[in-house]
Amino acid sequence: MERTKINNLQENQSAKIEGFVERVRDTRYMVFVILKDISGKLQISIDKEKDAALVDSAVKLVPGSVISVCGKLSLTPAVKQGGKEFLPTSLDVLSLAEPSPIDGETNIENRMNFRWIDLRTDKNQLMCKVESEFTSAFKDFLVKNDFIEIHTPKLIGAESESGAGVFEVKYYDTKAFLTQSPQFYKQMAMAAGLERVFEFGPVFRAEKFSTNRHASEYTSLDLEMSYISSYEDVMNFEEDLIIYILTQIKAKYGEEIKNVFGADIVIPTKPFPRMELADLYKIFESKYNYKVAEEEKTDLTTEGERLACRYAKEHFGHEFIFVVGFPGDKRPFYHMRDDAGRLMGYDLLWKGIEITSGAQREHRYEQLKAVAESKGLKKDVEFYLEFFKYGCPPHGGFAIGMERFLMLLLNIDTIKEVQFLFRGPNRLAP
Ligand code: AMO
Repeated sequence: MERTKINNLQENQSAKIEGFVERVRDTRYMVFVILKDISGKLQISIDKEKDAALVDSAVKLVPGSVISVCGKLSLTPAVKQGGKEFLPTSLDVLSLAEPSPIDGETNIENRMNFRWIDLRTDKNQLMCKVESEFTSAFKDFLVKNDFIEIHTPKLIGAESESGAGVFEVKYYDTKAFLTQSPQFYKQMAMAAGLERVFEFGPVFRAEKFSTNRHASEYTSLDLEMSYISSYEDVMNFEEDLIIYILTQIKAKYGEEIKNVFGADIVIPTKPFPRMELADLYKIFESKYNYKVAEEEKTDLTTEGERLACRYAKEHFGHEFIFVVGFPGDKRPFYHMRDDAGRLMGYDLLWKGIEITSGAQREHRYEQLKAVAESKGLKKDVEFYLEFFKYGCPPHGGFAIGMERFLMLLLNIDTIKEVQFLFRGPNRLAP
């Protein structure tokens, strides 16, 4: 008999279900087994008299065991588990589990040691489904908008994201780096005339962080588009993309997300608020009494990110805020600057945390070379500069940190909980 998923069972039809045992309750006349598969849960009701042959295996089941059960679904309003129960005719143990080393009370570090067990919870499985919906909505929107998916190398010969730490690996008899971003290669695709490209893939950051929002390896959702006239075009496009993604996720999982995570998905309105960095710091001081030294005002501090979002909420009734007007000297050399040296780019913040950096890029060879040189970058970026020597359209793009987005979407307070397997300075296993 073929396996049927729990949610697809029809009343009174013979079927085979397979999944994990979540709980076993041995009572005077009955043994109840709660079975869980990826689609749902169901109570298997074993009558000690009628189903005597199944009782022995059933009472020995340890939660986490995997079983295969044949029988029929019966609608029984008195059953707490959704008014349904499965009346078995056979029960086979496919994998008998040892008692689980973790439970709902276990701290995050220990749960991560047994992540495959931790991922069995309803919460975590919903999270994985939402992540999958997120990446497919991302891809769907981009393909509909004529973007081409690319796959750039993760082993590279030079650092791609100055300022972010890089992992060095042995590469035959020389050394290589793990990519910090597909930045250079998504721009190379512009020089190749592909016009609009995207990629989602792993990126690596060798930073000694201890925050709730950093990982040493994370998934970057990158895109790059040609023939823009300003970074405003990039921001407008990102607004549409985010609205599309959130609408898709809300339609499919909105209710479940609200019930399980207590998170209400608000579909943002356009345009998202846009604020100058310098104006924000003035507001922080006057409105929230938050002061920082002048030299810190070249970027948003962690508290600044939080306050910017608070201000967006209070003043514009919006969860998102674009911050513009960063001084060019503190940002990567590949972004375009205006004549006053201001960056033609932005950060996008959501619920107190940066989720995106984006910009128009410098596509003019001489200008790009000059900025690279002024930052002391020579040999390492020579190959990249070549991309702009033989013709390249004006272009821009951005990258969203997938795990950060997911963490904020589900109101989860650390990236460790949302990453399939977290990687950090003290974590390289399992
Ligand atoms: P940036 O370095 O700002 O920009 O990264 C883009 C987005 O990636 C996420 N992010 C991280 N997520 C988890 N762990 C980390 N250590 C981490 N670092 C960054 C954030 C951030 O906004 N090449 C540019 C993008 C571009 O201009 O297209 C870049 O990588 O959400």
